[in-house]
Amino acid sequence: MDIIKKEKTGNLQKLIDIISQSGQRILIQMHNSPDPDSIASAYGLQYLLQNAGIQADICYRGEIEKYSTSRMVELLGIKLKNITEIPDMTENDYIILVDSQKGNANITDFIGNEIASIDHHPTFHKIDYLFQDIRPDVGACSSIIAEYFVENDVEMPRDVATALIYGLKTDTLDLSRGVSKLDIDMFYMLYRSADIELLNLIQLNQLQFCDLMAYSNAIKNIRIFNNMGIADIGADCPDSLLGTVSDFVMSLKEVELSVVYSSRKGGVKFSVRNETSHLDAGKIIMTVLDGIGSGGGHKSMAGGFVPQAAAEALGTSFHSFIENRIIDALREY
Ligand SMILES: [Mn+2]
Repeated sequence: MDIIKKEKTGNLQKLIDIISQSGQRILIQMHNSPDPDSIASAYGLQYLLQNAGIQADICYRGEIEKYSTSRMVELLGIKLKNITEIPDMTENDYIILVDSQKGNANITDFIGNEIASIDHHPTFHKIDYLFQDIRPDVGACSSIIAEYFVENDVEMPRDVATALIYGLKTDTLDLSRGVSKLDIDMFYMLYRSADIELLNLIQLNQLQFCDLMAYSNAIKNIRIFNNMGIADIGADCPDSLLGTVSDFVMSLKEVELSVVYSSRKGGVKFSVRNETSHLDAGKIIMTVLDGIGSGGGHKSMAGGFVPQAAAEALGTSFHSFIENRIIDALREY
């Protein structure tokens, strides 16, 4: 671990100084419908702050959609507050964003003051935070938080290590997607402190019966062109499942770029996965949805959204429109 150990005045101390001098209430906000990586990051950060004498609540908006994610929260005893449980939030409260950045489509702008962001996504809206640690080349936000423990010589409790390793595993698809050296180093460190039996218990049930409809739609509707697979997986598929079904399409031998989408109230949501070295999922979906919606993300995983009005304007030609746009975009590469 000596290689990755840095001096004690790492990034974390800067954040601690800023918030302890402020005297404000501290909230750690995850993106809406939080996934394991955002929950683990928030949980780890909460412990680090507590270790420095700072109390912070973890908050979010939306639902915890996947069964395995709610199992993680339950088995590790992580305390999360839905925004409906914080009716007294004020504009003076300090918000630290984890696994997300202000202005992104997947996070609600709460009334509190977003003073910090710790994230691994690309930046779309440049914000002047008091503190920021944004590293798009890192596979999981959990790895950044884990590094804070190492840099600051904070002993990591077993539950925190278990949460962080699960967050790291899910965001990097078991170290097979968008992995950086930091992720590998942190995985190695976390593996020795985590409760592997508990981790296996969390991972045991990845699917619920009601999820099967989305899979069945993907199987029924998938169309494959060269190495690209595209599927409409039906209405109202939860965001978290959308990504999982995109991973499923990607697991086909024939597919190296997967695009799945689901319509819901308000518009159509997209999930994109890429395993080729020459394509970029974020850039592709941004190009494909240009003019009718928005999209972006990492080279290996990205998302997009088309508002209802734009989707309705296309009507029954929506699918062929998207398909053609993707084929055009791929031709450009
Ligand atoms: Mn993440």
